[in-house]
Amino acid sequence: SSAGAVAAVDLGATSGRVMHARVGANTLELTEAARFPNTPVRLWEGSRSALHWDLTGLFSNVLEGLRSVARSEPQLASVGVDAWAVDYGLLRDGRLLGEPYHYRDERTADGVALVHARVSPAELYREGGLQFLPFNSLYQLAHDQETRVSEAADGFLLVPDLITYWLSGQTIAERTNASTTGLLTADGSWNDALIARVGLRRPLFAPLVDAGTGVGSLLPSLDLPFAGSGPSVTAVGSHDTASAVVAVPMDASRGAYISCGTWGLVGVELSERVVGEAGRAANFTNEGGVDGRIRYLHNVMGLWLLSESIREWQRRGLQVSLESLLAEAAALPRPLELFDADDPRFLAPGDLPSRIADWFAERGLRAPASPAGMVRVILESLAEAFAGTVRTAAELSGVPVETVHLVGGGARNALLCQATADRSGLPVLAGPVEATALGNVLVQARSAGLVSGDLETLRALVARNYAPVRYEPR
Ligand code: LFR
Repeated sequence: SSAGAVAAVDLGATSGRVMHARVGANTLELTEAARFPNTPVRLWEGSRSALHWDLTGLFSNVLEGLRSVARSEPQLASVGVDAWAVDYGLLRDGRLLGEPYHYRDERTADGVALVHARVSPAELYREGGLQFLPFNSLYQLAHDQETRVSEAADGFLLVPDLITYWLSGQTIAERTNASTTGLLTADGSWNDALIARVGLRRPLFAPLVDAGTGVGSLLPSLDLPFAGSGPSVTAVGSHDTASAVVAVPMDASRGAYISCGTWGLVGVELSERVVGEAGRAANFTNEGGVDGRIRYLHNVMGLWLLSESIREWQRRGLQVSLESLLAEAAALPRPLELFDADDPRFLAPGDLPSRIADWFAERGLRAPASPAGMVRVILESLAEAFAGTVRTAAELSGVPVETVHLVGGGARNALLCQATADRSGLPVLAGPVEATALGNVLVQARSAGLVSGDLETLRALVARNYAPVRYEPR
């Protein structure tokens, strides 16, 4: 067959990876070239320490990964980049002005107040269709404008677009991720009127392109050892969640998905936005999907609750590992009391076990004493939030959900998958773990002519090559 090779750069909030894949009409084989932690960094800013991403360090790891790809696939056809949403770099004359802020930095409360004084939350929802998250790009941008952080900037690039720019020299705004700024219209253009009302400068924003668009070629100065002129750079569903949803092996007319990594993104795929007040009250978002689909979903806190708790226990000097904690947690009885995994108090970095204990204490309840007990209550509380959110997604959208697909790193977690099946009363089909990278490579492969068809065809290819693990509700 005419299988060819493409590569995905996939940056999550917890770790990044570079993968390459052989893709053809019946072929989908993913190989990992590099995996590296994504470690945010605190930088002193005169009066406080602010949480930033180490984009420069990440880019250096990306190049290392691509160098390794070049050794195994010198004829690579294309490379594409996805990453977490909402965060961005500001540029002046093509130069990055500073390491991007982390969406978990607490700076944006002022930005929220600023924006809401100018445009009501109800109107923002009708326009941008987004759930309220205090770090949506428009709030961050309003804050940057107010504090003059963006004064010198003449360009704005979301994180994956920034990596694409450093790879290709081309500035674009890929639509799925641009939808997470809150500054797109329902038909996917920059919302000029809203941008002006929020007090932002329209020239900051780059031309919008759809996933699948060719962007350029790799800059020769990167000196990557590919054959000939090297791979092209292709825009993919550059919001990691958009790429993940591409590779969910679901029937979207009857299935819900949970893309479970740092976050748990829980929802359904629609062909039209749903922007009624009920959806706003339930804080459901309408994010742009690949091929013009709508990702109608809600952000549940996700595996962050687990990873940030483990970080705290290790900081306290406890010898704990994820594997042993999960094994111990599975042997414990089901906890009777759960906490609200959606509570915004769990957003910021820092001692999470204490915040969970506080949540229980405020209700006269006791949190589990041991780390394993805490892990169990975290997973059960997450599963309960997943189940409730699946129900709400079905009610609000009208999709008669019969199956729940759980993809991403969380699909490895049998305890979480089984608890989600039990608590939703629906079968959970777990996998693929690397849905995001698969969605990334599939969109490129389609543009390169290695596969053809709509998302249903691409999902069928995923299903044939990555049989999900089935968890029946008990
Ligand atoms: C997942 C994700 C979510 C987004 C959050 C912040 O990695 O992209 O979809 O809400 O990170 O960007």
